[in-house]
Amino acid sequence: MGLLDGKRGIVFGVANKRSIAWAIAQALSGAGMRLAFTYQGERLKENVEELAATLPGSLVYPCDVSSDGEVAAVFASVGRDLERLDTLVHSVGFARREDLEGTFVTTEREGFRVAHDVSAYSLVGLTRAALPLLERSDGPSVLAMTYLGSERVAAGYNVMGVAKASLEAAVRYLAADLGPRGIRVNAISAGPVNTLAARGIRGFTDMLKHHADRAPLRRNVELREIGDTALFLASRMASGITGEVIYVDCGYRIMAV
Ligand code: NAD
Ligand code: 0WE
Repeated sequence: MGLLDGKRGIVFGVANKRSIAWAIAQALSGAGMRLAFTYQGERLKENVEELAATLPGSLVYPCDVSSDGEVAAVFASVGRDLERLDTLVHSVGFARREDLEGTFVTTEREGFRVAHDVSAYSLVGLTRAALPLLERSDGPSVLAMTYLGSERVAAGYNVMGVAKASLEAAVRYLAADLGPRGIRVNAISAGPVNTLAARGIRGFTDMLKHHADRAPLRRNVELREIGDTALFLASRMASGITGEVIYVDCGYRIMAV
């Protein structure tokens, strides 16, 4: 008997087997949840289909979260195929490469817009489109991924930090709006993980070492630990938690000197 037996969820943000979204999917599926996945663009289709095929009963749809049409289409399909949603996982983020190096002050209007559209607004758009399906659940929840760069300056994180601040505020406003309908909305703030999105970043290996050296647990976070926290937040165990940001960072954030 799994904690999530009979539950149904949708996961946005799987690119490959190292994706945080995939770690979350494995944890949710392992607890009995049936999952739908979306992929961004044909390039990732095969990858996501291969991974999804390893989990029983899973479904796969295309969805670029910056397209209102694709967002509407995916929830029309999910409504047809799953009829209900208990959990929505948002594990999506993007900024132009040139905005993730150098200084923040050089961020142009279009780079700022793209980062906020894909990384923050998409949570609002996806959650709204999912509402009719979430309202059919007896314990619905929404989960987003964030990073400490939203509240402290992480060199180079730049416009993504500003977009994550917006995402975290959106978590609180959505939680307030949807709480009366029983829908919980939370975020996990993960320490740095060596994913596809991270590997392209200059100096990331040094950052991982810095983090492991300073964190109370003296190591970096494991994908399994992020998945397990997502499982907790999606389950009845977390039925009293909404609007929160939970840190899964080996304690890094509590340290001063
Ligand atoms: P990842 O590259 O595996 O995942 C990012 C995903 O975003 C990809 O699947 C990509 O396809 C998707 N995406 C980007 N633009 C999209 C669009 N327009 N439409 C649909 N999907 C789009 O990297 P990850 O590290 O697993 O990132 C997942 C989440 O975790 C992100 O929100 C990221 O900010 C957050 N996060 C990452 C770390 C880290 O160190 N890796 C730490 C904390 C938080
Ligand atoms: O949210 C992220 C990174 C998300 C990301 C990654 C890329 C790389 C490729 C968003 N957009 C892009 N665009 C690309 O073209 N993280 C939390 C990981 C991360 O990125 C950093 C970090 C950390 C941690 C960048 C600078 C400093 C720290």
